Amino acid sequence: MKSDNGSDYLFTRAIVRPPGANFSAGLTTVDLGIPNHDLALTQHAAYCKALVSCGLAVTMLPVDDAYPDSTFVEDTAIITERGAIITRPGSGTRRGEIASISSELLRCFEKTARIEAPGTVDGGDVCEAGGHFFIGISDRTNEAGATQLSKLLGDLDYSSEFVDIRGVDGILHLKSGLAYLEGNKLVVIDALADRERFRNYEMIKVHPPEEYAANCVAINGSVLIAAGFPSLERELTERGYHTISLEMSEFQKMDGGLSCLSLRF
Ligand code: CIR
Repeated sequence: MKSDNGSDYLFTRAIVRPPGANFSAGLTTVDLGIPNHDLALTQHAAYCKALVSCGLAVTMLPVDDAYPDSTFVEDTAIITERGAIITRPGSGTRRGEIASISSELLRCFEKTARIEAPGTVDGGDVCEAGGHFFIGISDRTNEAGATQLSKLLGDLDYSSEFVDIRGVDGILHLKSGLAYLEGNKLVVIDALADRERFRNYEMIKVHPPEEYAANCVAINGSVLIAAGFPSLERELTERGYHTISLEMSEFQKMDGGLSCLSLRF
């Protein structure tokens, strides 16, 4: 079985796109300095190598200089075991990114569904937890988009619910503060940990100042984790996870985390 986001399933493929030379012209809300393009390319290459080491065939899309944020491919689609949905990114500057992703996904899926205006959805707001989807309502994903997505997921026989993250400081997307790991576990930042809807999961809490590390990615029995966050890494290792630690400094400067850099299915 295959599915995005839950390592209860076997992933076989990933789609990525390297950062372009104008990567630093993308959107950011953090003040961590200007990313170094060469270093970003090195970090991206290590990321791709990690995906391959997890058993994935990696499709590398060409750099798209028209869209400085286009390396964050996760935001352009929701891929499930039962079908793919092309999003309508919340930022107007990113909307054109979906054209090339749609073409690529039509090579893999007979057809794809779409989020339509006035709905907006960023894939970073969509967290699958073992066949159930948490959909973040954020500054990027609006209620119209979340409602459309929920209906489309329902058509594929998936359940979903909304998580309003507007007003939660320091996270751009739901998955900036939440990840699903195999066996009903959630990695979650303190600011989201007391939400009622997460009560039935075993929670691995990420405390300040390690919030950035919550955006980890479970793939086929391994967990990709950002380097430099020893508490979470130790906790995952103690729980028996095989972790792969990756330098992410240049992507963090542009509000990007590990999950954003690929579509996995
Ligand atoms: C943006 O603001 O859209 C990009 N600079 C970062 C997107 C990160 N994507 C993600 O968390 N899924």
